Amino acid sequence: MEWNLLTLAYIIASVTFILGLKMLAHPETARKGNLVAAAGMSIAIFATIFLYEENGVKLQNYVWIFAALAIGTVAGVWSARTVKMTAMPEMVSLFNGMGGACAALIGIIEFNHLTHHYDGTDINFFSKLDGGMLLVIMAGLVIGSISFAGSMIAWGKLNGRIKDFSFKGQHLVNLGFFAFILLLSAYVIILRPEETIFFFYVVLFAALIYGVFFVMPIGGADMPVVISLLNSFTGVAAACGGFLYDNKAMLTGGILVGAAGTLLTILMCKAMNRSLTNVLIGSFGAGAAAASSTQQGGTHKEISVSDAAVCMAYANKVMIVPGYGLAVAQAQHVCHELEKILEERGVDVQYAIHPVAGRMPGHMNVLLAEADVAYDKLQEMETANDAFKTTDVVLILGANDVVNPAAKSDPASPIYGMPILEVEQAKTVIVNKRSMKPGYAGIENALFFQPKTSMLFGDAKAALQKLIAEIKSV
Ligand code: TAP
Repeated sequence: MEWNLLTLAYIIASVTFILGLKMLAHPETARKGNLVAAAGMSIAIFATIFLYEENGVKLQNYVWIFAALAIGTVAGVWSARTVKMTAMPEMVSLFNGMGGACAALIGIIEFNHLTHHYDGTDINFFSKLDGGMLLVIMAGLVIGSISFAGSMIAWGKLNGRIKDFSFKGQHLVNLGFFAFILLLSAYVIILRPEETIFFFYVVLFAALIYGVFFVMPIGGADMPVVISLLNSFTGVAAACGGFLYDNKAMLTGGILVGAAGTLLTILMCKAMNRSLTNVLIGSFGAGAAAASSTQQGGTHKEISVSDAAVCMAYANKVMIVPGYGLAVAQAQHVCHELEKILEERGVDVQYAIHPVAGRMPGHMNVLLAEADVAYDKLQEMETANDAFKTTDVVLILGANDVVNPAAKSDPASPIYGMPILEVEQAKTVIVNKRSMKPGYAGIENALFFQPKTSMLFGDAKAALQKLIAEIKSV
């Protein structure tokens, strides 16, 4: 009876994961989708704690389980409540890394279960182990460890604590390292030698080191792809745990995260116009960035708040391009206010959304949804690029790389080939940022020196507040 209840709980959990994921696809339902999936996960967790039994014996170690649950819950709620919006991408990376670490720990614990009877006397002990089980354990261990170590490096890179690092021939070293991990794992799984326990831990440490080496050289604008790839790794590693325990909810959850991460990786590659191989062994990196960051230069012109206000108040069509700086300034609500004031004056206001604007996939959509900006006002890159031709004023708010024309015109640029928002097709371009400093890719932006571009310096929130006050008085 209880086993059936447990199966039912897992089916309910699996259905909520699928429904939740579907609801996450739209900003209007995303919040509910998150809650639905979280409720399903709670059902799966508590059903396992209270209903799971092996050979008629239920779980015993409730103190450990509830102590870990309490610590995890307090840490999770506290970090989710206190995290700044701009630090969200780092937190996503950190959480993803924790998922990978869990999968790797499951691998270690289950390997210990398999081998703890070994006392060194039975030379055939390892050859009697179940190869299939060992395969799933090793897969979860390797993928989980790479995901954990890689996500920690990505976390450090996103918060600026870790700088890109690469050396000549690193990709070859990485490939060699990866081949070593695969071969040693295959040796352990297939031949199961006497040194199996030792080799298991060698594979663990090699996978951790590989995770670090794998993400260290990837920099510049390629981070979105790596983050989604690591996300899919964690999903696959969790699915290995589902196989191991024959746990349908864990398997479904893992497969869904793995598939969603893979799809996102493909979308991010498409957005950057790069193949995955190119990202992993290509040259978007510090070297190229340094080479082209010193070229260009020129003179830029500034615009006063009142001139910018007049420009926008009398326009027919205004396109707002949000970027990372809008999130830094937390100016999404003021931005929505500007949109409403302009619309009241009969100006058509739309937003142009670049797929990698900000620091995480969908960053700008989440930010603007938080301020209740209508979803149909957000134009995807292709649509926006068509619309710029008929746009009077483009207002760029804290965006830089995603509007950098070097991506189209400068083969030496580290972002060359990345599709961009072609704002220069509009009649007037107003750029709001605090200085002439570069964006994430560390390169200068020729757009800022073009005749139709004017710079409106200052923090986005303060600049928008002044702009709104001016427009009201025009
Ligand atoms: P960025 O190129 O990073 O430019 C942001 C600009 O915002 C900066 O130049 C900065 O200039 C300005 N800024 C910062 N704080 C501001 C504030 N308070 N008020 C006004 N402006 C402010 O941003 P983007 O155009 O959104 O491009 C995103 C970049 O991040 C791409 O290179 C992308 O590949 C990378 N990336 C994206 C992701 C994902 S998944 N979206 C993940 C990792 C990396 P000042 O300092 O002069 O103000």
